Amino acid sequence: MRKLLFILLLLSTSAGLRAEDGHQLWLRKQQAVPVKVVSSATNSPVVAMAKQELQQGWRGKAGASVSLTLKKDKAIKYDGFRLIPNGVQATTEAGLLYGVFEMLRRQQTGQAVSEGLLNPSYEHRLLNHWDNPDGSVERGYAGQSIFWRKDNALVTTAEDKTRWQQYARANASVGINGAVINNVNASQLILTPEYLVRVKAIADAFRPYGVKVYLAVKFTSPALLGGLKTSDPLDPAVAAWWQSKTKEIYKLVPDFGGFLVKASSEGQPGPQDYGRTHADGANMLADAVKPYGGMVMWRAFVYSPNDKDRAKQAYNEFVPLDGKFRDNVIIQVKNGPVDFQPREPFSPLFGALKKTSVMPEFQITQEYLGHAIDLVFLSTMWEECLQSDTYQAGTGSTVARCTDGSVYPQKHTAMAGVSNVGLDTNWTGHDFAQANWYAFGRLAWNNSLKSAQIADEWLKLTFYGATAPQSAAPKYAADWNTNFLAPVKQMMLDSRETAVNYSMPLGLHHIMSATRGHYGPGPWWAPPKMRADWTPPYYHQADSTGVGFNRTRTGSNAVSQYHEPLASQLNDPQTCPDEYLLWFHHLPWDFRMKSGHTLWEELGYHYDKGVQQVRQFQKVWDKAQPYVDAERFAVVQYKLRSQSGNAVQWKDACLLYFQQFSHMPLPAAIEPPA
Ligand code: GCW
Repeated sequence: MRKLLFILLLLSTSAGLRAEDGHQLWLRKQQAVPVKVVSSATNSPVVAMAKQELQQGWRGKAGASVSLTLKKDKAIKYDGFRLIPNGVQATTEAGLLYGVFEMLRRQQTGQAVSEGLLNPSYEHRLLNHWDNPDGSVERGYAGQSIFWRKDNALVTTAEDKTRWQQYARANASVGINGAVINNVNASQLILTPEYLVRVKAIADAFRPYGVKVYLAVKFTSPALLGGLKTSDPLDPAVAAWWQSKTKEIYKLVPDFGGFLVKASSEGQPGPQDYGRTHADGANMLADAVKPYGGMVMWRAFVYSPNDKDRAKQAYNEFVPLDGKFRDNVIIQVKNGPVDFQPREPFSPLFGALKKTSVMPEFQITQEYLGHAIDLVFLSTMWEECLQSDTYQAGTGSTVARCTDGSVYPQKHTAMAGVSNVGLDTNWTGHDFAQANWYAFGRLAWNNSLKSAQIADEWLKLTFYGATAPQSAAPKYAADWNTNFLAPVKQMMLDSRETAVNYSMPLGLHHIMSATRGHYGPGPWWAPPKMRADWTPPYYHQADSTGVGFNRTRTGSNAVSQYHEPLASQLNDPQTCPDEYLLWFHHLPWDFRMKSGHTLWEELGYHYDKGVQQVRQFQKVWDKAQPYVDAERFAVVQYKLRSQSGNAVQWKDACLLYFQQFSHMPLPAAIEPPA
């Protein structure tokens, strides 16, 4: 009997139960104290969820009550809320739910649940899933799709529903209120009646959490599905097809959010195939969803093989169309002008489109940042972009303010993040990649939040007390703060710069391996006949005279797409920040850096520093062992070891590769100046 008990105990503390630690994300089960919830709102599914969350999570005084009140209040924007003494006030049901999650977050992270008004920065806070109908996920590193699969594709099981609900709950807990549930490289299949039934099932599962469903659509759907001769946006039959398809969707999903479109980009069809503009295409779709309050998010990720500088194309195509879009169209712009690289300057479209709604698109999935192997906290990268000053309407016209309605009177505001979620038990592949999902939601809610606060919250919610039932003891709290929270938070905050150091420092970009799915180095990759703009040498331009892409006034002149004084600052290598130096300049190997190093030495220093930093992360994590359950500790430790190897590969490969052009010896001691 004893033996049996022992085995049971072992089982319950090993794999099965432990995997659940990761599965719960930042929403771990709480020992709640019963609370009385008083609500003036009718008991809709969303309000019911808000009550349930309180009842499951609140740890107040026994017998206390919390009020949830729907009330007119002009100061409350969108689905924002007010925390009032022992309660939440909002103008929408979703606002009540977000208020409850805020109260719980504050309580669980040891902050005061004080009064205050909390409005979201953006009206729409969306995840974009690059999930294909066959269940694969483009650039996904956390298993297959949670929405689609190959076999039994259209049967909705109880397990599906539970997963969709858990996913929606996680989104709601950080304020995410929409999801595009299929890839922007869209299949027309998604609009067939069979698939729309599943779309409805997903929308039904999301609804109680205030999360709306959106679809990415293929521009040639009218021809492919409707048998039309063309998909020309100005053809009345095409417009009529979209109208009737939209009607069919809204019948199934009355709160459907709208369409996301990748058109005339990377081989996707679009209006330009018919001699029409992005505005013609977007407006036609916008008119179809308008009667139902729907939106069209039209991506600005466009470039073509003929372009001498890919970084310039989106600006060139979209700026002339400023003001020509319907008011329910938002132009969705990637943070940088090329493609989610470890570091890019902000896209010059931010702030330049003044009469058109613009939304930032960030990539949560780590396509160019180490997949689900490398530990990279992306919040600092997004914060850097959001806080960049575009100067487009004077000093202080940050990307954040140019997109959230503070600078231009945008009709709609939004932010999108390319999701890193898949079927893996821990949802995101790397346990620390959960922090990127969390951070995206928090920044979409409040675009001036600091990454340090976000990391702090996430670590407390995810790990506090994970191995200590006595976590309420003051001694545990003090030890945890010093030995776990402080060093692990610092590791997170340093991790993005570390990845930049060991992969693409000083403004280098797009020099990753093409053959390993963009993991690891590949600056040499340029097979004959390959499109030049898909090969790294197009971007680093290394030769015996130096390295870097000349985007100054003597080069491609991409600098001129930025507003003064930035344009001139970037144009001059003496004033261009080191971080962007080789993005904008082709410089000799012995160029003298601000540090006193030559450019060649500085490159060596950064690559080496990145390697040292990852080694330091390994030490930090080893010391974190007492505070983390065995499974997550071991997996993260193992992944850090791989990351360390990856960093060494990057350093060795890039320095050896570039050395054939620099002809300079490796710096004797790769040390920063004293
Ligand atoms: O980053 C690139 C990716 C493609 C992706 C494309 C895009 C969905 O390599 O996989 O396609 O961007 O954003 O459209």
